[in-house]
This record gives sequence, C-alpha cells and structure tokens, in this order.
Amino acid sequence: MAETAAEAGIAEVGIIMGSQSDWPTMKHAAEVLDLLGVSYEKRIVSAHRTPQRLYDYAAGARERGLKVIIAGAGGAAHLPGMAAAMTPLPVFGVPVESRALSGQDSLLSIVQMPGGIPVGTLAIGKAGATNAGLLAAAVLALSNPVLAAALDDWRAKQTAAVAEIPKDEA
Ligand code: RP5
Repeated sequence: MAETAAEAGIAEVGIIMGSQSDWPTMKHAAEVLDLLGVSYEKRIVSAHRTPQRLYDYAAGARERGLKVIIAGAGGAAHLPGMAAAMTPLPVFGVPVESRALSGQDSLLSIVQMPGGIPVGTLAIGKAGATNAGLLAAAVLALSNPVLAAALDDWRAKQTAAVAEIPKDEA
C-alpha cells in the first residue's frame, strides 16, 4: 500500500512567516493541520531580511513536493505576495496583528495583489491562521478522501460543541 505523504515524511503544506514574532499566530495553522493529520513544515522566511531564502524556498517549493503554502506576515507584509510571484502553488496569506496598526497594515499589504498573481487572504490574526490551515486541508482533501472525511468530522465536532443556551461566564 502506498504511503501517505505524512507517513513518508514529505511535507504537503509549507507554513512560512516573516519573523519568529509571527509564530504565536501562525502556530494556529499548524495546530489545525496536526489535528487533521496533514504534513507540514514551518520556516522563518522574511521578504525583507532574508530575500534569498525566500527566493530559494518559493522557487523550489513545487519541485520539493509542497502542494500549498501558508504565508503569514505583519506590517509591510510582502511575504505572501512575493512567494506567490515565485511559485504556481496556491498561497494563502495570513495578516499578522501588528503593534502599530493592529494588523490593518498587514491586511491591506496582503489583500491588494495586482491581477494575475493571487493570494487568498484570510482574516487578521488567530482566526486567519486557523482558517488558512483549514483551507489548505480543504485543497488537499479534493484528492484525498481520508482527509475529506477528517475535515467532515472536524466540522461535525465543532457544530456539536456549540451550546444552544448561553450561560454566565465563570
Ligand atoms: C514582518 O515584520 C514580520 O512578518 C513581523 O510580523 C513584523 C515584525 O517583525 P519583528 O520585528 O518582530 O521581527 O516582517
């Protein structure tokens, strides 16, 4: 029986971020991929501070077997767009909440791509990172029935966990 990518140790999703300071946000993408059994790798790849690392990572991503890239950055957040410019893989961008402008700068930097080079832009912060993980899994699930079932199960559990009647906070 053929190994899955996860069993073979091949990452299907690349989670990249501009700085160590982005990890507390981006780890939420990793957590959802862990829950769903999707293989991923995580790297600090800065568009500004390590441009050659970004070039090498994005230009070689497809050949290395990655299927989807999740890119998170804050402030002048050029990482998702520059990565998308150098790979044909789908790129999902996560605007990290910046200190100065609460992530509005990150959001606008990532979402306003010129026509022809798409970045699927998520919400600012934790929700965006979680949803980037779910979207990456949904893309992979198109050709992976086991993963599709895991995603269905994840959603069913989320639905079951929502109480019908609100209660006072402790
Ligand atoms: C961006 O600058 C990073 O994505 C990060 O969100 C922001 C601040 O980086 P640090 O100064 O915290 O390293 O490149």
